[in-house]
Amino acid sequence: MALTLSLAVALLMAGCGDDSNRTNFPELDELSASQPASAGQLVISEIYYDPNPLVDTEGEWFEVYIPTSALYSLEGCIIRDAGTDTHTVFTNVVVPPGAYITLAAAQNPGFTPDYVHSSFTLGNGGDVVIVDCGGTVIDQVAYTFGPFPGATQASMTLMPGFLDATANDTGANWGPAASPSYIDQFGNTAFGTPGAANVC
Ligand SMILES: [Ca+2]
Ligand SMILES: [Ca+2]
Ligand SMILES: [Ca+2]
Repeated sequence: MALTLSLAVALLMAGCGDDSNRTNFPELDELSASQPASAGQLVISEIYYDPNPLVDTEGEWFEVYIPTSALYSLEGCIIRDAGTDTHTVFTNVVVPPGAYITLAAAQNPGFTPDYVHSSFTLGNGGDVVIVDCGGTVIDQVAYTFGPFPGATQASMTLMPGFLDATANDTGANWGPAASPSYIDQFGNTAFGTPGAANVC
């Protein structure tokens, strides 16, 4: 496993804002790993809550990041929002250290997500993204327009330097993604860095 981890870390050592370091490592999902168990072991790093003109189930996604040297699986973890939306991750989604992993509402929102969820959509004016593993909230971001940036056809992006489960609770540490962009499955330009380091 050490060799595999070293490989994964090496593959992830691309520069800030370099879209070439997009992470999608389905082979890692063959590995055995445990769920994160404590708050902060996973960080919600990017949230694409308003994919207009796409509907939420066509274009929404969010990204998580592992800030330590640990390897985790999200299988069995629950993602939920401020309302009644809840989804239990049902495959062995392995998150290697330093990786940015995308969980999306559609199979092809313009890139290949690491995991496709259902029964989970996010409010555009405010909502909460919660990742709960084994009854422990590993990270959550409660955003409201105002302290947190409005972002349409652009992700809400946690600024580099604030990749921390506490720092991401502060709206001023987020900004609307301005570049780079990708093309969604209907040909619209969308801004964000799904599966890659957030831009400085
Ligand atoms: Ca939405
Ligand atoms: Ca948080
Ligand atoms: Ca990103």
